[in-house]
Amino acid sequence: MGSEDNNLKSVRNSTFQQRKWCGIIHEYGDFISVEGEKINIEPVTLLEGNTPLIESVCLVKELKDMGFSGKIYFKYEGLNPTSSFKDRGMTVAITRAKQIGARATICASTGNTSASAAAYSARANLPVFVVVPEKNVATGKIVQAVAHGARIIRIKGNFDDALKLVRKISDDFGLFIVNSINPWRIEGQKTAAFEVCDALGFAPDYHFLPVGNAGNIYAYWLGYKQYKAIGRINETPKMFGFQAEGAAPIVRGYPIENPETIASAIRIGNPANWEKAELAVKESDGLIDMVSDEEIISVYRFMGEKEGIFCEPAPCAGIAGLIKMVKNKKIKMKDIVVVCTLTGHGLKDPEAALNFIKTKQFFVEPKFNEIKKIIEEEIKKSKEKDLEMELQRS
Ligand code: AN7
Repeated sequence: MGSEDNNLKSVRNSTFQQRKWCGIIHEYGDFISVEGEKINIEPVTLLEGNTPLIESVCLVKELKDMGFSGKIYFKYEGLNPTSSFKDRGMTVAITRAKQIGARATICASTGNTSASAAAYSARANLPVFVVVPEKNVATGKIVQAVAHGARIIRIKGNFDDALKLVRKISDDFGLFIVNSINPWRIEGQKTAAFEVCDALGFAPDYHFLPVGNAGNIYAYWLGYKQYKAIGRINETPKMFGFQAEGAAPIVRGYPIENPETIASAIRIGNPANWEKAELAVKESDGLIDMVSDEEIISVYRFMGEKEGIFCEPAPCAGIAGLIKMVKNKKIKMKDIVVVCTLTGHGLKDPEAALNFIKTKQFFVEPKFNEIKKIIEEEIKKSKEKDLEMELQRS
């Protein structure tokens, strides 16, 4: 064997000592089943899951001033293969589609489900139809469906209209539906709760999430309950879900015909998993409430500028909910551990960033002095701002 081969071998041995991550079915397949049935074929996987649980440094400081103490973690689901939490459910749903010999897949979507369905269907060599609103779908999500070769059907209507149609079409044509009304999707998504517990060594006290079609909050709850049942955790968290004020059917108690919010992922007026989400908050002694678009935007900017984490607007509803609950002081906020799920990556929705984050671009001649002037002014401004903050705190 030549010395090059030996070098390669030693690199492999030293660098790849860690356990290999093979995706959520490989990792948690024993816990995944629907009506006694299991996944029994080679998974269709892009090695989804194993996402980081990042501790907050800035939000926790801000909330301390309002009476919070403890730790806040972000479960950054934007780091999945298609940059949203949907991949956990999709690996299971598409593997199941293969297992039963489905001829094609279909979904309705506000964007992320379609991106994920497109990627996993491509990998499984299954045709995929995605039915999405003509308007209000973030560009990055459509771009993903394009990249993965999905048949994209745009309707003059919203997500609720799309899902209604897809339910009927999938029945009539025998297509495999991969929305979260498919229990295999939920089975996959609950693995995020397992990962949170595995990372912390216990369950958090509270878990905050955005709520749209309401599958994810229910999926996490199933995951926590299952981990408690097998003795991996002693307590389950309270589940707190947040809708946007203009798209808050569960909070208001009736379907919203024309839901509106800048968080286009959760622009949903009649969630399919409505009762299941209500069950999750009832059983966990949690709550579903709402926040305004202004609150969502404020968190959206804060996350990027202060925590260094870029997520799309929807998950900011969950964090805005945490802030709202710390402010209203109705439940214990001392010595607690909180997890907020960041359901999708910021790059999904470039329009939101350009519209809602103040741009700091300077267009100048390529001259030393022009750039020097900007740097000096900006440093002066940021020093003044720091001083102002210090004065405010003291
Ligand atoms: C980033 O893609 O419904 O309450 O069709 O993309 O489980 O519906 C997306 C939902 C939160 C809400 N955050 O989760 C779809 C879709 C992001 C999302 C939600 C979605 P659910």
